[in-house]
Amino acid sequence: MFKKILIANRGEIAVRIIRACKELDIKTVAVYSEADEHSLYTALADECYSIGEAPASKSYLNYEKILKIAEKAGVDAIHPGYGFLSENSKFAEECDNRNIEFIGPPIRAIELMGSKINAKKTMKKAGVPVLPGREEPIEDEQEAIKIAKEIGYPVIIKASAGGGGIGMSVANDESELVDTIQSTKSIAQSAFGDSTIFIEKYLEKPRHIEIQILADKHGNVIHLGDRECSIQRRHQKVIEEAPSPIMTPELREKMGEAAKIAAKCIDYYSAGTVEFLYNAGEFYFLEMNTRVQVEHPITEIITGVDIVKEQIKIAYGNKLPYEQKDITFNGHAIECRINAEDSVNDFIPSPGKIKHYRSPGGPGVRLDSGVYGGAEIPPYYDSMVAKLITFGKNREEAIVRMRRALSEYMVFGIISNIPFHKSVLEEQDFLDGNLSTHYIVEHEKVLHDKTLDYAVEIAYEEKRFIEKVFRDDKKTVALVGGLSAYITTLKNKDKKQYCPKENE
Ligand code: MV4
Repeated sequence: MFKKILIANRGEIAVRIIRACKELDIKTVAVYSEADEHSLYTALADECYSIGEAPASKSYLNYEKILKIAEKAGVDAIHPGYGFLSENSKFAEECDNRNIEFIGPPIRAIELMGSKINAKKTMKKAGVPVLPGREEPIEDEQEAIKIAKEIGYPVIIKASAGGGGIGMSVANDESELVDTIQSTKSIAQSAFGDSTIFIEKYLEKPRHIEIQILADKHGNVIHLGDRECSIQRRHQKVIEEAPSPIMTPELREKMGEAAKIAAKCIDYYSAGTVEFLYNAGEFYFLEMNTRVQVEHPITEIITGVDIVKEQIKIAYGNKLPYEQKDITFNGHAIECRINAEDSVNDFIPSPGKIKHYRSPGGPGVRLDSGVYGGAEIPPYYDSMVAKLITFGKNREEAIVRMRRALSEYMVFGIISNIPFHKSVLEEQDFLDGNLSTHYIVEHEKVLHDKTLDYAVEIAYEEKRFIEKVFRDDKKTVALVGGLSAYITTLKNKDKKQYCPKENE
């Protein structure tokens, strides 16, 4: 096995990778920016190296520097986590040049899946269902008008280099199409330096369902079932669950087989996710993520497979220790992404110091966190600070446990989205499993109002907590004063006047 691995990431995923390494008896090397010196992951790693200033472009994206440290520390491999360098084929290549194993898929697979149009073309050829459209770049408008007539409106124009929802636009009829083509093309050029666009049928209210796969370097591919990821806001997932509330053994078999074909047709290895849009009993390939994902724990829970450990073993060259028939699906798991953000104030980030912290626990609770009481959440990176995962024998039990765990969880000193999660966890369409990618927008008003109520409740709780537990602390008076003022602002927010902004 590898002796030493460098983790080219930060926060909770760095902690997650360190945990996997410890269980595999592998030494860990953390790299940190100026903002992360006193982070949880730097405390848990065996060695730590500073890589520069706080902005990601000067630290976590600076791969020359990271590679220099990798060589100096004498690591055998680098785990990129998610985000940052994880889907950067140039970085994977540079690792290769230095004889350092990139813990991820083949360079060719990263490149191919980075181009949405090539990914779709490859998948269609292999027999994976794709949305009606044309797997060639749009060259002239007349051609696009003709295709749109064939597949029917609405259609969507997408940038081939796109991602995260940037560079895509819907046309509802022919009069909108020409403008849509031109604007998407120019956005694609300015955002990605690649104006390649393509057209396909637009699904109005799909679900986002994805399949986790694992593949080794010996041609073995298995799938680990599905995740429902429809609850998202501006292309950031907020709550995920496994399995999807609509899943049946038959559908899982079909989607799982399609995902395995997707992996095989590009000679994939490592962990990966095949994303599908699901609508009215049918599913269509959307994208493939060539990295470990934020929401991997819910799959780990219902399958019992440690995805990060398997990813490391695969990179080393081990054969998969499972065949498809060994994988069974037990119970239900839900993940709430805990973000440092103000859910009643347009979800603006709320970095700062966590003054008091109490983590949830007990039956059916897993907390993958990058923070601790006293930790400083820097403003430079993603606002996600932890993932609260609960599981039970069925969806109902997982939900009850999530509500209970959210009520135990205190992240005081900053504003978190815990009140938002509490409001979703009691909303009827959520409880009925009645979800689509439009869920949050469609329930904006009711969620906002309930979130506001929970925010007030939590602020009172924090105030009582400080008064009781820290009554001898000199800072208590100031803290309580600040909280009282905050409660007043929350209460002054007139729910009736809440006016949702145009969304996208
Ligand atoms: C779509 C779609 C509906 N129809 N394509 C959003 C991210 C980008 N990677 C692809 N996306 C979508 N493509 C067709 N033909 C709806 C979305 C979409 C979406 C997809 C998954 C999860 C959340 C989403 C939110 C808005 C739109």
